[in-house]
Amino acid sequence: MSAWTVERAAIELLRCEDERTDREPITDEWPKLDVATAYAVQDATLRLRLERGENLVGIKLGLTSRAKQERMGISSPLVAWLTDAMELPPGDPVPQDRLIHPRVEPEIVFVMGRRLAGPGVTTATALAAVESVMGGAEVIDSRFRDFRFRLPDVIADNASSAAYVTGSVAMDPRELDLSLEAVLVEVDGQVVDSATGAAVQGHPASALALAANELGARGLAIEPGWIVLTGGMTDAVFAPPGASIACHFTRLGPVFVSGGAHASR
Ligand code: OOG
Ligand code: MG
Repeated sequence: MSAWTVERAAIELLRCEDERTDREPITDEWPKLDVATAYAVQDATLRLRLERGENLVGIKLGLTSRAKQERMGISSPLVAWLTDAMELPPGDPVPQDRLIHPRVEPEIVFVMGRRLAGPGVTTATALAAVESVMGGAEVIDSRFRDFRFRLPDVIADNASSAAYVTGSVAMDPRELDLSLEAVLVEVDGQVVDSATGAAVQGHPASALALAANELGARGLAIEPGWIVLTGGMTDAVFAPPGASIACHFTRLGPVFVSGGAHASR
């Protein structure tokens, strides 16, 4: 097999996504894949998505809460791209027919009002650039078998992104204390987990600042109108066909995600 390159890794990860097949971590075969090269792979996957007609709509953060970091065994947050192909209209089920092993996690979502460019972005300047905040749920679907990966793998894989849904309540972030905004995660009517916004880097706007500084180091900025998913507040829950998942936020309201119907035999 030929040697791994940025381009080859990007094509391989999009192939896994399109063909709905998982694989072993790329670092098993390419142990020298480092974080900077992994972001180059991620950027190459974005270019391929744009070439096939998707539009960039924002960014997501991953591994910003201790619950997520402990589950995945990685203590470093990361940033990835969101395109319009990942938008899940409210009420639509998890698109099982195109996903490998979807999981759902509750997230606080920002819509940007002003441009935010690192370095030097603080929590306060980040919050001041936000236009509105919503509750949300992300559907993640790692292209790596059993969600087993190292940091460079998951960066290259666009942070396991698959789909996201936002709630119907949009608030001015200055009207509520996001560190105290709680979420209850229910699966089939049973509460399985809970957290507050403080789980996300102390405050979701700190995660936003982190993203602005991370992108700034790569010469990029967060643009007005962009959506920013600030990272799972709790561990993710499985979302098989037949599951009903609800994320109830204190003031941002509920976000419902259905696993969809069982496949007929
Ligand atoms: C990596 C993606 C993490 C989050 O919100 O922490 C993420 C994974 O858990 O597969 O989206
Ligand atoms: Mg997430």
